[in-house]
Amino acid sequence: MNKQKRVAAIHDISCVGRCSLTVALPIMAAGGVDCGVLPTAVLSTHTGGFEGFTYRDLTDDILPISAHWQSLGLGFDALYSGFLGSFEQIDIVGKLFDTYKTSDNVILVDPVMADNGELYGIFKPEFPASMARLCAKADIIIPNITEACLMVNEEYKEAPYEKEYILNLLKKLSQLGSAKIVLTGVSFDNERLGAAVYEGGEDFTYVSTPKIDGYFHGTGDCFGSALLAALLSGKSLTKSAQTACDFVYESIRITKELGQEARYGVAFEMALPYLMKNLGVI
Ligand code: PXL
Repeated sequence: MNKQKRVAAIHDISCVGRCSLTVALPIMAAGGVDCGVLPTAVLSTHTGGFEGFTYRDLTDDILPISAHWQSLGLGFDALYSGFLGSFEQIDIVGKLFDTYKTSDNVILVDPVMADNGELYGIFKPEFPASMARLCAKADIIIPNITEACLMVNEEYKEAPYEKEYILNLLKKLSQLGSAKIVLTGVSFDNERLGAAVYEGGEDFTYVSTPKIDGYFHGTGDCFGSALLAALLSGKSLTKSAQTACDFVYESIRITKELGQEARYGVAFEMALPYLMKNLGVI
């Protein structure tokens, strides 16, 4: 067995509603990864579907936490950022990347800020431009189509997509500075949904699963966490993206079968054995 990889996951804790750290931790743990956390905010629930949530911004805690880690000489095989708790945190997380980047670790940025053509209401209009600068420091970025369009100033369109539309977005995203891109929410017909994997050049690879109707909360975080666990297990980026798609599909399929409410997130717990088998953990 190989030595475990260590990750710092930089996301909020939404106490109820299965997203961000409450999915990143268990999914990466199931993948055999030692997952440390750096909470960006604490919310009573996530912001997508529950009224009146509480919000504790942890911006002031991030650099002191990191300073302690530095005093211990800690390092990470990957840093994985997602939902950030304030506009100022974008620059602070950029500083963390400068501090912990090495020649052989991975910086994965999910520029969580928008979906379905809309910037989340809690973020200011200048958020996407700043997030684009954070993406420049990443080795891999995993935006959805809405986030991609906001960062490269392209028109948001609904699926199904033309190949040219996706390739244009990928090329523009790569100009932000990140070498590798996994664009999520890509569908070319009404049958399949998946992700476009781009590592430069004139083409991309498409990974997909059958499409399940409906909007399911937290699936982007399930996808990113499974993708990173797969990457750290030694799979290629394309294979990792396929593994992540399959895992999210399985989680949604089970959620539907159980008839559970989508705002509580997906039943990823029931799909963890499937992921673990796929990653060779069991
Ligand atoms: O899954 C993305 C996400 C993470 N954290 C919070 C959110 C959302 C999406 O709405 O509200 C707090």
